[in-house]
Parts: sequence; structure tokens; C-alpha cells
Amino acid sequence: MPALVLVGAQWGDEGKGKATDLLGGSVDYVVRYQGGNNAGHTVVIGDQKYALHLLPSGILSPNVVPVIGNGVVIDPGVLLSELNGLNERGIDTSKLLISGNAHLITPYHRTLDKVTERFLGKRRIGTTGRGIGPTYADKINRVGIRVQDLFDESILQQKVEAALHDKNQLLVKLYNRRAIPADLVVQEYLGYADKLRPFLADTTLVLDQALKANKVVLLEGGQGTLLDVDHGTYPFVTSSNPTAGGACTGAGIGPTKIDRVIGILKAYTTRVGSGPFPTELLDADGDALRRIGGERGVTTGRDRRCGWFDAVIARYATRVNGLTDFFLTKLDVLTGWEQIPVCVAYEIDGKRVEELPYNQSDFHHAKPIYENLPGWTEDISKAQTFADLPKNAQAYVKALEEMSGAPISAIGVGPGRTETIQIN
Ligand code: 2SA
Ligand code: GDP
Ligand code: MG
Repeated sequence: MPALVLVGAQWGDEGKGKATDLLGGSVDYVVRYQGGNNAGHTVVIGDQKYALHLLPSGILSPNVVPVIGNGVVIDPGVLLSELNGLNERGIDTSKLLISGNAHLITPYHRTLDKVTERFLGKRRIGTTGRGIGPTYADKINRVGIRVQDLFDESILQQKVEAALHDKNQLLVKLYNRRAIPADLVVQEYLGYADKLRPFLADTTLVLDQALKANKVVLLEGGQGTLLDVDHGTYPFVTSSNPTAGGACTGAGIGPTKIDRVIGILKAYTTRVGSGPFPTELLDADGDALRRIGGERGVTTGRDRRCGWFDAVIARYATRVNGLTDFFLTKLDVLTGWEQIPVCVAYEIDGKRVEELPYNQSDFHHAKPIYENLPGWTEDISKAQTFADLPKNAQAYVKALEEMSGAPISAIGVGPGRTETIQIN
């Protein structure tokens, strides 16, 4: 069986970590293909809760080879402390493979991320402040530092000096900050070389060989479709491609090898950071979704903005990712509402619009058109089959499936591994 992709269908935090963990028993490799430690993926196994940032969620499955692909940006200090944290909890991390082509986040990227956000004031993106945008900017600008550069001191020195040349001018003259000495960065980063060396691999070759040997490769996205730098709500996006196409470039796997693309879809909607959000609720319902759903950033601890389900977004995710199926998550959070509004289309300048507008201003003006679906009050967290769900919950799932353009193959009714209904 070839490769499959798991992608967030909304603005991230749909429950991708849990979904990857769920598939962990039936896959051989789990590859992170973009993003960095801006991501926060929570996995609950029994009474243990794990928050993963840089490591693929598959690292918690003993038979899985976890891979950090070339498309990821790595903060080496964060990576090592995440590995230590897992080792202390008895998780074997020795099988991890890291692409030598992945780019490194350095202290100057973190500083630039924070100062530019401050400088933008009200227009800020609401980034996680982890240096993600500036690191990808350097990559595209061809002044990035890659993992492989750690193993050649003189190359590292030259590259860090070249990268810092303009940045120090910016920091000092525009942002009124101290210059960052290249030597300090080089010394710190050389210190990571020996610790990372055992994990270094030609990951695209390893994955090609695995696929030829009929191994199953799962490509795990961070963030979500609407945070994609090309297909999301630009400029309120992350600086990489979480959508399915990004899985090919970020892991080095050709599209012909992928035969399934699963969209992880929350039964309502959340967003962290700035930017348009048509179904956002700034009332008691929004507060209730946040409280019941535990909607707080896994990386920054920020409250997530909450709103009703938006079928326009789900249809868009089906389109731009070529989704084969959805995992619907957090259905249990909606228990107790008498009526559950679902956004079926937008009203933009007096007109009904069924598809996500490509024009940014139109999206900013989009008003949700709601249909009210009847709610349920029964506890659904013990449901194991679709038939165990109350009739109104079944109807809610069926309605979402019809509106979203792809079948729902699993339903989450709680954060735990076993709190999942598999359909056929
Ligand atoms: P960045 O830091 O440059 O990637 O920020 C750009 C935008 O992308 C959003 N973003 C996220 N949105 C949801 N979840 C993310 N991961 C963490 C989590 C977030 C947290 O799992 O909870 O802890 O705050 C994530 N990472 C990036 C970000 O909010 C900006 O809108
Ligand atoms: P990710 O970034 O997509 O991996 O998602 P996060 O881990 O940031 O946020 C999802 C949260 O929802 C985590 O706390 C999960 O443990 C939790 N979760 C996942 N699926 C379900 C579900 O079906 N029901 C409930 N109640 N919680 C879930
Ligand atoms: Mg998350």
C-alpha cells in the first residue's frame, strides 16, 4: 500500500495528533512535512497526555519510524528538549530520522518574528513567535541554514555571517535592537551537531525504499488548509504549505505514490491568531465551545477563537487537498445544544455564495448563512458504533458529510485513543 496524507481541513487544531496516533498501529513511517514547533499536537493514551511540537505524532507508536522531512523547519534546542522529555517518560525515540535538507530556526529568526509582530501592531498576524516565518523567508531567499550545515564549521560560519549581514542592520537601525554576533550563533549550533548526527538521514531515499518494500507511509501535516501560504487566508497564514501538495515537496514523495488524503475536520471551527473567521462567536456559545472543547493553544497557551461549523470551508478543503475522506473530531463537545447552527453558504455584498471566495476582501465581508440542525443531550463519549449515536447526532454527521463533499470515515467522541467510531 502506498502513502497517505493527513491534513487539517480548517485552521489547525482539528485533532491531527490523535488521528495520526490512531493510524499508528497500521503504518510503518510517519513523516512531518512542513511547519515546525509552531505546531502543537495532543495525543492522549490511557491516562497519559503528550503534547508534540516538532516530532511526528507517530513517535508514540513503538513500531513506527518517525521522520522529520526536508519541508520542516527545526529549532534544534526545542527538538532536543522534546526528545529528552519523551525519553524521560520511557518513549523510545532512537528510530527518529531527520532530513539533512530541513532548515534550522536560529535565535535571529525568533527575534525577527517577535519584533516584526510588535512593529505591525494592530495588523499583526498573531504568530506563535517561534521564528517560523523568518526561517522560511531565508529558505526561499537562499540564505537559510540547513541541518547538514551543522557538520562543517567553516560553511556554517560563512552562512550565518551572510544571513546576519542584512538582519543585523534591520535589527539595529529599524527595530532598535542589539546586533546578534555570528560567532555566538555558530558556537551554540556547533554544539547541536553531535547530538543530531545519529538521526541524520537521506529521508527521501529511505522513504522511496520503504514504499518499494510495500511499507505504509503516513504524511502528517501541521496547522491546516486555511493557514496554507498559498491557499489560506493570506496574509493571516503560516509560511508553509500544510495542504496535501505540500506533503509531496516537504517529504520528497511523488504524487503518484499517494492514494489517500484524509481531512481532519472539527465538528465546529476554531482559529488561533488574527484574520477573518466568518462563523466566529463572540458570545456565550463561543465561550462554551472554548470551555467544553478545551480550546487553548498547545504551544502558546492562547485562547482559541471559536465558532460554528462552516461547510464552505470544508468543501474548499475537499477541493484544494483532493480529500478522499474526513475524520470528524470533537462531536462530543456539541452535546447539550438544543439547536446547532451550521454555516451552509455566505452572503457577500447581498449575494449568496457557495464557494470560498478567492478574493481576500470578499472573505472579510462574508456573512454566514446558517441552517439550524437539532441537537442532542445524551452523553456520546462511550459510543463505539455509528448506531450508538443518538438519532440527531447521526443526522448532524450525515448533514456535514453531504455538505462537505467527502465521506466521513471516523468520528471522534473524546480525546482518548479508544474514543473513536470507525465507519466501515
Ligand atoms: P506562525 O507562528 O508563523 O506559524 O503563525 C502564523 C499563523 O499560523 C497560526 N498557527 C497555528 N494555528 C493553530 N494552531 C497552531 N499550533 C498551536 C496549537 C498554536 C498555539 O496547536 O495550539 O499554541 O498558539 C498554529 N501554529 C501556527 C498562528 O496562530 C498564526 O495565525
Ligand atoms: P492538532 O494540532 O490538530 O493535533 O490538534 P490539537 O492537539 O492542537 O487540539 C486538538 C485537541 O482536541 C487536543 O486536546 C485533543 O486531545 C482533543 N481531541 C481530539 N479529538 C477529540 C475528540 O474527538 N473529542 C474531544 N473531546 N477532544 C478531542
Ligand atoms: Mg494544534
